[in-house]
Amino acid sequence: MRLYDSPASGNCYKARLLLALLDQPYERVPVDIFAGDTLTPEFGRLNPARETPILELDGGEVIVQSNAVLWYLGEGSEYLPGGPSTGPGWSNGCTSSRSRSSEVLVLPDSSC
Ligand SMILES: N[C@@H](CCC(=O)N[C@@H](CS)C(=O)NCC(=O)O)C(=O)O
Repeated sequence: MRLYDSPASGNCYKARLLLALLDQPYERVPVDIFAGDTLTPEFGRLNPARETPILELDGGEVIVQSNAVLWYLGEGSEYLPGGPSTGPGWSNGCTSSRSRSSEVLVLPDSSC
């Protein structure tokens, strides 16, 4: 697993933090967004939006958008509790913890 990561980015920090909390090994690829690293053709192929973070899975699949990365990493862990939603009302008895996790994911970002 590989994280394309800008050190100054709060969105990347979220991914780094959850990877650390999960003790998940990964390769970190530093991206200097101020030096134009996101403007290369190679980077554009990974993420046409030219943003970090990007999580590249071992099979080559790419996940963009920090909250999608968090959702992917948190699945099955205590950070995304409760198992799959069962539809309207999330009536599997896990409404509270799972919906609280969703709230955190969609809170507005106050920084880049
Ligand atoms: N909604 C996106 C926002 C990502 C974003 O804005 N990334 C910034 C760093 S915080 C970036 O990589 N910018 C690249 C650039 O401006 O060239 C997410 O949550 O991942």
